[in-house]
Amino acid sequence: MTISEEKTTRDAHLWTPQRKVEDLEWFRAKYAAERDRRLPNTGADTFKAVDFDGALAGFDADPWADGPRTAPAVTADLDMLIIGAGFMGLSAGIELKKIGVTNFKILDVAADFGGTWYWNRYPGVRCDVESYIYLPFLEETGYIPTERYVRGSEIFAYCRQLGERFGLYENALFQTRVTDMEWDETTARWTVRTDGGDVLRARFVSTQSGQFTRPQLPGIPGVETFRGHSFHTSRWDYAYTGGDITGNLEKLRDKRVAIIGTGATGVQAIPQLAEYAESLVVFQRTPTQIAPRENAPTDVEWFRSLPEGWGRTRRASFDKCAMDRATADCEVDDGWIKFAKYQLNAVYEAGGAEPTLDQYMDAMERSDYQWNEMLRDRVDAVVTDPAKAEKLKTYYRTMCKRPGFSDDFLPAFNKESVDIVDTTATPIDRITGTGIVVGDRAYEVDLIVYATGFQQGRTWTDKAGYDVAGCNGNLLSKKFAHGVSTYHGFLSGDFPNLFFLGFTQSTQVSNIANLIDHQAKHMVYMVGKCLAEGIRAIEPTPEAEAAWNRTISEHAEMRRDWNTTCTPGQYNNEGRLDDRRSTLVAGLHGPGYVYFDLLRTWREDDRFEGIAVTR
Ligand code: N01
Repeated sequence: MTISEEKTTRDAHLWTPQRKVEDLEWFRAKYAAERDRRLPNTGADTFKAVDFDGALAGFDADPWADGPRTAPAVTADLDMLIIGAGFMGLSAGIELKKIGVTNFKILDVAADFGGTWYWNRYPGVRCDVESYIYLPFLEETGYIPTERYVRGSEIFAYCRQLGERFGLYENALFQTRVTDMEWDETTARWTVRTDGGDVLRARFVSTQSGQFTRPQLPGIPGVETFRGHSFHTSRWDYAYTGGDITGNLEKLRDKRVAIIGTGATGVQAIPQLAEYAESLVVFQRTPTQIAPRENAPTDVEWFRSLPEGWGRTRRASFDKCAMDRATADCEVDDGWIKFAKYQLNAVYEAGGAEPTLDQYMDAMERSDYQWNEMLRDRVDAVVTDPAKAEKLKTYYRTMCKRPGFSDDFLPAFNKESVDIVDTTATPIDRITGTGIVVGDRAYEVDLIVYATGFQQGRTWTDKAGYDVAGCNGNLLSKKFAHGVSTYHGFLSGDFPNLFFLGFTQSTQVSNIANLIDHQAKHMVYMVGKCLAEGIRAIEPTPEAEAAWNRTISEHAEMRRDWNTTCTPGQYNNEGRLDDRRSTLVAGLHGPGYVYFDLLRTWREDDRFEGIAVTR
C-alpha cells in the first residue's frame, strides 16, 4: 500500500481535533508542567520493597492453588532447569522438545502454567495486544482465539493446553520457589535448591527478568493498618467480591470500594468495580491515555485462510509498524498501528518521502500532540462531568507510558457513584484503619484494591528472591547491584550456562510475546549446540560483555532527552535515568527487529562469537 492510500485509510478511522496544533511551545510548557507536578512523588522509593511477611503476607498468598505443594522433594540431574512457567517457560520447553531434549524441569511458584496469566485473573482482564500475534504457537496448535483481544481466562486455558499438548506437565515442578543456586566448577553444573527441599543439578539454567512477577504495593504509610479488606489485583479475592473474570461482582453491592492505580490493569478492572460497588473512588496519579478498544469476535473463515507462516510474518509486521514508522505495509490495524500510521502520514505531509531530520522531528512531535488532542476531545465527548473529564486527560507524549485501549473505562466515570481523586500534586497521605487520607479529606471504605503494578527499580536478585553464586566467588547480587550486565541480554561472565531472559539488556517491544519467541529459540540454539558438541560451559568474554554494555549505555543516551521530558513511569524508571537497576530502561533503542536480526545473524554465523567455550 502506498503512503497516500494509507492516508485515506487513516482518515476513515479518525476524527479531527478541535484545537489545531500550531503553537508547539504551549504544548511543551503544558506537558512539562504536568511532568513537574508529578516529579516530587517520583522514584522507586515511593513503592514498598515488600517482604511479604507479617501483616503483608496475605498480599502475596496464592488465591488460585488448591492448598500447599504435595509433591515430594525432588533430587535430579538435568540437562536444563527453566525457572518460570509463563510464556517463556512454555516456549523454552516446547523448543527443547523440538530438538529432542527432554531431561529438563520447568519450575514455578505458581500451581500451573501461565505466568502473568496464572496470577492476573481480575475482572475484565484481557490481553492488550491482538491475540493473533500475542498467543504463541497458534499455527502449531491450530487454536483459534475467540476474539481479537481475548480474556485472560482464555489465555490461561491456552497455556494449560500448550502444557498438555507438548507433554510439559511431566516436566513441571509447581508451587516451588528457588532459595539459592551455585555453580560447581568441577562438574560444570548448577545446584539449585528450593523451598520444597528439591536439589536440582542442571547443566543449563534459564531465568527471567521477573518484570511483572512480584506485586508492588505503594509506599504509603499504613497499608498494613487497614481494618477493612484489601488485596492486589494479581491476587483478586472473588470470595469477597463475588463474581469472576467476566464480572458479576454481586457481593460489592453494599460495599464502598477504593482502587489505587490507573495503569493497564486499573483501566480494565475499574469498569467492573464501577458497575457493582455501592460506591467507587479511583485514586489516580498519572492518567492513562485511552484510545478505542475495537474488540470483535474472530472471523473464523479469515483466520483459516491465513497462509502458512502467517504467525511470524504478522508479528514481525506489527513490530515493524509499531516501532519503526518507516513502513506503510501493516497487517495489524489496531490502536498501536493507527497511532504509528498517523505519525507516518504527518511526516510524509511535512517532507514527502525523504524528510529532513528537522521535518521528521517536528512532524513527530506535532502529530503526537494532535493525536492526544483527539483523545482529550474523546474524554470530553464521553465523560459528562467536566471536572472528572479534566482529570482523565493525559498530557505526556504517547509512548512515555503504555497506551490504554478501552471502550468501557471512560463511561464508568459517568456513574454518580464513581469518583476520581487526582493524587498527582497531593499524594495519598496515609492509609488508616478505615480508609484513605489525601490532604485534609478522609475516604472511608470497606475495600481497597491495589492496582499498583509490579516491582520495578529493584535489583535483579531482590526481585528474583534468591542469590546466585557463580565462579570466582562472584555473587549475582554483587555483580548486578547497579544493573544487569550481559552479552546480548543472555549470558553474564562468571555465571556460565545461566541464561537471562526478558528485558535484560535486550530490546523493548510492545508485543512481549514476540521477544519471548525469539529469545526462546536463540537460547535453545545455544543449549542444543552445547549438548551436541559436548561443550561443558559457555560464558561471554569480558570484551564481548563490555562491548554490549557500551552499546546498551549508548542506546540509553539516545533516549535521554525523550525520557527527561516524559512524565515519570516504568519506561523511564520513574524519572531516574541513571539508575539502571530497572531492566525496562536497559535495552536496544528502536524497533525489535534490529535485535532479532542481530541474534539471527549471530546464530547463522554458528561460531559462538564473543563466548568463551570450555569443552
Ligand atoms: O501496573 P502499572 P499495571 N499513589 O505499574 C499507580 C502490563 N499489562 O498492573 O502511573 C497513587 O502500569 C501508578 O501511577 P503512576 C502493563 O502494560 C499488560 O497496570 O506511576 N498511584 C499506576 O497508575 C504494565 O506494563 C496487559 O503515576 C500509584 C499504577 O499504580 C504491567 O502489565 C494487561 C501509587 C500501576 O500501573 C503492569 O500494569 C494489563 C501511589 N503511591 C497490564 N503507586 C496486556 O494485556 C503506584 N500507583 C498485555
